[in-house]
Amino acid sequence: MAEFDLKHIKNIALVGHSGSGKTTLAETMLFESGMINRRGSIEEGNTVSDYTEIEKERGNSLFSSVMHANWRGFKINIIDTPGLDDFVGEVVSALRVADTAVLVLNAQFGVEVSTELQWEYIENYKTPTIIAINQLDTEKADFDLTVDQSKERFGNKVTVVQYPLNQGNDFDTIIDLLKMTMYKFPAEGGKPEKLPIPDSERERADRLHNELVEAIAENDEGLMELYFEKGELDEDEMRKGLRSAMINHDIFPLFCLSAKKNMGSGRLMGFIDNVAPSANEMPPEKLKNGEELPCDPNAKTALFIFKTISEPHLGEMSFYKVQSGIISTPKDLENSQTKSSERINQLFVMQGKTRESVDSMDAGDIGATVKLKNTHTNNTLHDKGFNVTIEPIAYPEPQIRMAIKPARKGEEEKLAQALHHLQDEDPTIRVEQSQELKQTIVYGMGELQFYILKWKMEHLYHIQVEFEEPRIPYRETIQKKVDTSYRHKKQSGGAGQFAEVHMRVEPYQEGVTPPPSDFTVRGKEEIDLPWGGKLVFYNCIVGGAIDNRFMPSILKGVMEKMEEGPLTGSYVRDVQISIYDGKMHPVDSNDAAFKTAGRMAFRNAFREANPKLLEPIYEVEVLTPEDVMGEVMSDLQTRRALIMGMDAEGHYQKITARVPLSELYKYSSALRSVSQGRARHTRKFVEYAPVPAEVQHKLIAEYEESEA
Ligand SMILES: Nc1nc2c(ncn2[C@@H]2O[C@H](COP(=O)(O)OP(=O)(O)OP(=O)(O)O)[C@@H](O)[C@H]2O)c(=O)[nH]1
Ligand SMILES: [Mg+2]
Repeated sequence: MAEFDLKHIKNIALVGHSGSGKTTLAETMLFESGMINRRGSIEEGNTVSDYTEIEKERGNSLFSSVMHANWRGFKINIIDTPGLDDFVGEVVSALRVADTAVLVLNAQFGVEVSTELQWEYIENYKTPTIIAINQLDTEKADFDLTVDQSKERFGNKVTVVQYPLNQGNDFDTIIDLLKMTMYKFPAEGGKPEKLPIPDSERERADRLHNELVEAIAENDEGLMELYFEKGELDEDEMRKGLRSAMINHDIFPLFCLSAKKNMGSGRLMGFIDNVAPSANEMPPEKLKNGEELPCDPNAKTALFIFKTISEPHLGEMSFYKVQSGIISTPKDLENSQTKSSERINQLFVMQGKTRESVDSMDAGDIGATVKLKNTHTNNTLHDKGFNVTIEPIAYPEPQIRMAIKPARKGEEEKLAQALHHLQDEDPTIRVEQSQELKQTIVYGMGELQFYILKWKMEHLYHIQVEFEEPRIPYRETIQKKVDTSYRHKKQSGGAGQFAEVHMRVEPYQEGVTPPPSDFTVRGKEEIDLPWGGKLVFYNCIVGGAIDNRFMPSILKGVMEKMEEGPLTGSYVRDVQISIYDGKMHPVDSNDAAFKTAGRMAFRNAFREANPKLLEPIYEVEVLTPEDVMGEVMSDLQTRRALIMGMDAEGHYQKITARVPLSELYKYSSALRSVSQGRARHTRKFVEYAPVPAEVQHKLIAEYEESEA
C-alpha cells in the first residue's frame, strides 16, 4: 500500500526570480512540517535543497531539487527551482509535473525580470498558481507596490488572500481574509497566535474579504447563487470555488511570507493541502497521439520521466511522476520511446540529496528510481501492452554558444562522452561537432550554465576543459558578373591531362536572377546548399566543345571550392554559374582534369567578381527596467547593433536590435553586469549580411596568413 493516496498528494513547484527566497521557503516548509529539526540557511550553505558544492559556493540554486513535506495528513512534493535564466530548463521540467506553482516574489523588488519569463511557462502549461510575497520583514518591503505590479503583469485575477501588518523590520502579523483571522508571530517565527481582526483593520479586512468572496463566486454560478441567497460563503464553499478557479486560471491567490523568519509557511501549506488541486483534479495528461490519460490509480501504470541526474560514481537517477496506476517494486515496464524494458527495483521518496526507499507509490506522486538502462528525460515507462506516450516537455531553444576542448590532448573522446551525459541531464544543452568551424560547439541558455558545465566536467568527470570563442560561420558570395576561362594542362611522363573551361559566374538571388540570355541553355541544376543559399549551374555548351559526360566533374570542382571559399575558406553561397565554352583533347581529357579546371576557373572568377564576406545577423530582444536602459543601449552601440525599435512592455522596456553574431560573444554576461542582473535577452538568427570592409580585410589577411 502506498503511504499517501492521490487525494492527499500535492505537487508544487517553487518558481521566481533568483534571490526571492524559494530555497529558504522550502527549508522553512520542511522545518515547520517536522521533516528536519534544524533550519539551514543559504548563508551557512546547509539547506536541504541547495546540496551540491557548487550551489553552496555560489549561494544560488543551479539545479531543481525534489523534497517533500508531510503536513497534517498530506504529502506536499516540493520542487525547488533555480531562478537564474540560464537554468530555465529546470523550471520548465518542474512546471510540467507540478499541479500548482508557488510564484515567490520579493517584496523589496516586486515583479522581477526572470519572473516574466517563468510566467510565460506558467501560462503555457496553465499551471494553477499561488503568488507568495516573501521578504516582508525587509526594510524596503512594499506589499502594495508588489501587489500592483502583480496585477499589472498577471492580470486582475491576482486576488489578495492575506495582507501584512507591520511590514519591514518589525514584520510579525498577517491578516487572513479567507479565515478572517489575524496571525501574530513570535519574534523567532513558527507557530502564530490566532487573534480576532482588530477594529483598526476591520474595514480594510471586510472590504478585501468581500472582494475575495465575490471573485470566487464570480467564477462559479452555483456559488454565485448561494452568495446571493446567504450574502456570504462558508469556508468549505470558498475552498471549492477557489480550487476550480485556480485550475481554470481565473484566480491567483496571493499570500504573505517571511521565509527567513519562518512566518506564514504553515498557513501556506494548509492552503496547499486543502485548496490546491491534486493531480486527478487537473485536466488529463495529453498523449503524443492526441489522446488523453486521466490520472487514475486503478488504471494501468504509466510513469513520466521529467529529470535525470547522471553522476559517474552514483550512476543515473531518474525522477518520475506516476501519471496513471500505481507503481510498486519489483515491476517490469516498457519505455515507449526507446522500446527498452526496464525493471524497477527501487522507489525513492526524495529529500534533496537524501532518499528513502518505499515499496509503492500512488498515481499523482513524484519519486525517483535508479539503474534504468536506456531511459531518459521525457520518456514514458508503461505496463506492457499499455502503449501510451506522454507528450514530451518542449524545452526552450538554446540561446548562446561556446567552443569547448579538452585541456590535455588525447581526451577528445572522453570529453565527447561526458558531454553526452551532461546533455542528457540538461536538455537545454546541445552539442555539435562542427566540421565547418573545426570546433566542438556547445549551445545553451547562458554563460553561467557553461560555467557549471565546466565545473561538472572537472569535478565529476575529472576532465580539464577550456572554453574558446566559437568561430563565426561566415559565408562568401560575389557581387558582379565575370566571364573567365581556365586551361588545365599537364604533361607528366606518359598520359597527360588536358581540360579547358569557359565559365561565367554571377550573383544569384532567388526569383530575381534570370538564366543567361546570351547563351543557349542545354541543362540546369539547382542545388540547395546544405549551409544555406543556392548554386545554380547551367550547361550552355554548343557544338560539343565539352562532352556532356564531363559536366558533373566541372560541377564537382566548383563544389569543392564552394566548400572552402576563396576568400577565407568559408562556405560560398548564392552563385549562378554558366559553362559556355571549352576544349577537350582526344587522349588527355578526363574527369580529374575537368574537375581541376572547374575548380580553378571558379576560384579565379570568384576573386574578380567583387567578392563579399557575409556574417550571420541575429535579432536580439532585450527586456530591461527603464532605469538601466541607457547603459543597455550604450553597450549595444559598441556591438554594431542596429536598433529596430523600443516599446514599453509592462514596467519594462523592450529593445529590438539587429546585431552581428560576432559581436554577441559573452553578451549575456555583459548584459547581466550592466543591468545588475535585471535585464535579459533572447536572440534568433535572421539573415546573412555583408561584413564592414575593414572587418573583411582583417579576416582575409588572417586567413591568408594561416594558409601560408
Ligand atoms: N530578510 C529576508 N531574507 C530572505 C528571505 N527569504 C530569503 N532570504 C534571503 O535571500 C537570499 C536568497 O534566498 P534563496 O532562498 O537562496 O533565494 P532563491 O529564490 O532560492 O534564489 P535562487 O536559488 O538563486 O533562485 C538569502 O540570503 C536568504 O537568506 C526573507 O523572507 N527575508
Ligand atoms: Mg534557490
